[in-house]
Amino acid sequence: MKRILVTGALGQIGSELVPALRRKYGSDNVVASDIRVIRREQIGGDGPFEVLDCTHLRELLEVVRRHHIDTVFHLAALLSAVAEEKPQVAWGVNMGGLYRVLEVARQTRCAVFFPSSIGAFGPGTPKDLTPQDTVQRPNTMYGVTKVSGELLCDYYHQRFGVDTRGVRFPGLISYVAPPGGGTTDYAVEIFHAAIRHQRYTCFLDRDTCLDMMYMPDAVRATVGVMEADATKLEHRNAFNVAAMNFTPERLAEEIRLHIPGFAVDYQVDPVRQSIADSWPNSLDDSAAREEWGWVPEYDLETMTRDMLEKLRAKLTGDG
Ligand code: VAH
Repeated sequence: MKRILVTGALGQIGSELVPALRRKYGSDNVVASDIRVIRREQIGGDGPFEVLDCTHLRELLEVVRRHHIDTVFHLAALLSAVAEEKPQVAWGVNMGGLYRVLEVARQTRCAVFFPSSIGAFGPGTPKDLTPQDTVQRPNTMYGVTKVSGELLCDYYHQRFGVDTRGVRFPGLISYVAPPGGGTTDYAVEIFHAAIRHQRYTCFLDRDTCLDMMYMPDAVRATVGVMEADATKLEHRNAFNVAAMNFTPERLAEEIRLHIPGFAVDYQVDPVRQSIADSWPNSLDDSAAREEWGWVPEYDLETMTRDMLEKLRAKLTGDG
């Protein structure tokens, strides 16, 4: 049975990945960790939790050894908008944390999951159906850490045999965790605002088309790539995975089918608009489909319906 450590477990992905991993592998086999202290209910049910700063090698090694970890889902990182406010901190956390996770994995023979992002692409990347292998010259610190992370994971696999794997996530939408400083987080905030106020002020332009994915699909992609037959993987550390793409205006239209009269106005944040404009409109995810059977289950219509139902229940205390 796998013995798993999840870093950044209280973040947007971790808040849904930890409960899913515990259902699949058993609670006692999944150690959640975060630099923040938690309230137990934040990560769904019982199971081991460690307060852990991934940039501290000795701490990390001690937790991995004490819990006999064989697989690390390394989620701890600063997201794009926050990383642009604090680029030096972002480099230290995003690259310093990943480097130490890979060093511990090398010493203890752990497998490592690394979440890359469409942020690993830049203004010179083909924007429509962005290929699996293409130009990657991001102009944000977040993107620099994601491209560097992809390359570092490739290196640790080729040079030291570490079983590193990862995907390039689009913007992720979840009703479980609050928005956490990402450029795509308008697509989370808008649901909270629609339910609470029936109106939303969007920080991206109405026509900004971005690739997006509902968190249940992101969790399936995370588990799927780590369970794939290694002999079939050509692209280990940065599979494009896609599900849907839309603009804020199109998302508002879909929400309006459920909340008539829902109003959106636009006050563009130039920093986050500039970041979004440097990212693809859509991804070619054929490599993930061919090499490990990736298929999304949610599209804009089904995601919107499920998000509104689950978030309403959560906000009214029925969920
Ligand atoms: C961000 N949600 O906005 C993240 C993601 C593709 C975007 O990496 O920073």
